[in-house]
Amino acid sequence: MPSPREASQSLQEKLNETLEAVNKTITRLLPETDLPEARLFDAMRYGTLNGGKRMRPFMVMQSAKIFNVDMKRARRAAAAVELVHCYSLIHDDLPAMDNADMRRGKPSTHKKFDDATAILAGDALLALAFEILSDPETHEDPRVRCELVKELALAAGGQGLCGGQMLDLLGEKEEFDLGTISRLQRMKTGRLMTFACEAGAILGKAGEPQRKALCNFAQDLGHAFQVTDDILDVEGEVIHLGKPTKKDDKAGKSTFVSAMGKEQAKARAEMLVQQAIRHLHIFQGDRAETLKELAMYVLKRRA
Ligand code: GRG
Repeated sequence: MPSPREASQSLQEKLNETLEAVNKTITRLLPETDLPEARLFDAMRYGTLNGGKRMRPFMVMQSAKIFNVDMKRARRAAAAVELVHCYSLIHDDLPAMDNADMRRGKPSTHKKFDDATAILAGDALLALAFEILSDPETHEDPRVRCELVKELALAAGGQGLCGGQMLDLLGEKEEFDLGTISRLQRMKTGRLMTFACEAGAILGKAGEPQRKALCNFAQDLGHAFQVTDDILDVEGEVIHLGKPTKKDDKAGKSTFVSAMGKEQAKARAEMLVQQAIRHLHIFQGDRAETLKELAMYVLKRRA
């Protein structure tokens, strides 16, 4: 059950609290060093502590709370997910991929450092995420740690982020139908969010129905998040997004907006958010209330 303090906090206050806690954990995991290779660690810190909403860590923390998981453990899993997310953004911005000069309102990591350092920083962040999950500090039960590692590997690899990114790059050269766009986005955006919610259930040794409900919630929410991302690319403001807009159109990418139009895309996002919330009805009382609030926030977000 949420504590009385949590119950009186707004979603924004809760998001800020997670943001600060995760930043502290990441800072501790990436201490400054005067080793000759310090530049690599500087780039890793830059690419992770340069802003961001910390939505995926919030999903880990909130799903873990449902099962009364120790918050120190949840913070470690939350940091691991964010490191993988940040690695993907650093690599996505490289000239060979999206070629983006700005990320989170600041020069992207390869612009601040250089391409080779950005590639290494991304690789090292991905490795660090698995190091964190496999450490007994994350959970004393090795089966729990193995499951976290396996599920994150699935989310990050060919069936998840990397596979989705491959489709995304191919989508610059060929027009995709709605089914392929949905699959691409499920892999590129949805899969890591699904892991974020599933991680809380794994840490809490939740039963299969609860775990499945959280996965289904995250899948629909991830889908809605991507639809709103496509809408923001068309009508968002650079000042809020921290990156240029109308990039998808310029790159000739097939998006939900290009495939179905802005109004239908908005209706689809709303439908997906309602569907996501329905999956949480399995949790009694207000146990999943904050996750429901998060789902509504995705519809209203400006960044
Ligand atoms: C390079 C393996 C590899 C994958 C890259 C995540 C990704 C795949 C590319 C990012 C490009 C992009 C705009 C994806 C759409 C949705 C998305 C993941 C947006 C960024 O996530 P936010 O809004 O970012 O949560 P912050 O900065 O708040 O963390």
